[in-house]
Amino acid sequence: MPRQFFVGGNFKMNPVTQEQKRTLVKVLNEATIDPAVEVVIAPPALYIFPLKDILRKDIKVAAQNCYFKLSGAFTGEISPSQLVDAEIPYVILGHSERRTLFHESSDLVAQKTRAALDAGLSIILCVGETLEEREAGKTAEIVESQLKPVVGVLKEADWRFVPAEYGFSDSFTKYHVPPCSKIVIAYEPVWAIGTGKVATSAQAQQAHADIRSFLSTAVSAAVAENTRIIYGGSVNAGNCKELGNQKDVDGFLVGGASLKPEFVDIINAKK
Ligand code: G2H
Repeated sequence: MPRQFFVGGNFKMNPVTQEQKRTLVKVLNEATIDPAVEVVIAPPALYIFPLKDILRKDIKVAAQNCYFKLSGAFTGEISPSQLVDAEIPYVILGHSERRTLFHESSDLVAQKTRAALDAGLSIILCVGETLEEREAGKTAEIVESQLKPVVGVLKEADWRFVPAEYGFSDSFTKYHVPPCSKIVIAYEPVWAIGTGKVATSAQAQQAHADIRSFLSTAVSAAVAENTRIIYGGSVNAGNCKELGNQKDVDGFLVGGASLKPEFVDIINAKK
């Protein structure tokens, strides 16, 4: 089964005003976008509802984060079940800004991933190495160390209803869909995020191939083959075509450029 190209727009803590928000939605609503691409935008939580109301229906909306508890005294947090109740299908988890600025560990990201899956959400799961780690030749090791806790908590889950061809038939099991359709992995080298310094297509391809190979060993060959692995970090209209043509690059998570009209060109990178 071919992997559907995926383009996400991570607005982060932008846009700042209602006017900027409306302009952004107008551009998307009036654009001709490739119907073969799954497009998801992640506005700040405050803007999810007003934006969803005016956004064309073939573009999905995501939250930028959620907690792992379903309800309770957790001031400032949003629960995965609240997102489901609000009909928000996706959540971004493990973004490097959350890992670095808000001290989220890979174990916490894994807990959140499990809670989000249990609630019925799809997840854009971000991983990536720092410049120091890349220069020390540790890219694959770091990315694997970020993915391992997620694989660990998912293996504890109940996979009984996942079709046998996904390789979970014996011991795992409760989700009715394979995990590869619910988790999109975003490889985002930290040194490329918001810096204008994009990974070369060869660097991106290698990191994505390494992730696929890790999934094959740690989960199953079918999950590795079917999981979408997207690239994030200074993607723009100028570099998206070459990146998007790499064998293991299944789309993008776009930050700065998702706030500009060029986001449409990135969505249409494969056209
Ligand atoms: C990486 C990316 C979006 P930008 O964080 O997730 O941001 O495209 O601005 O580097």
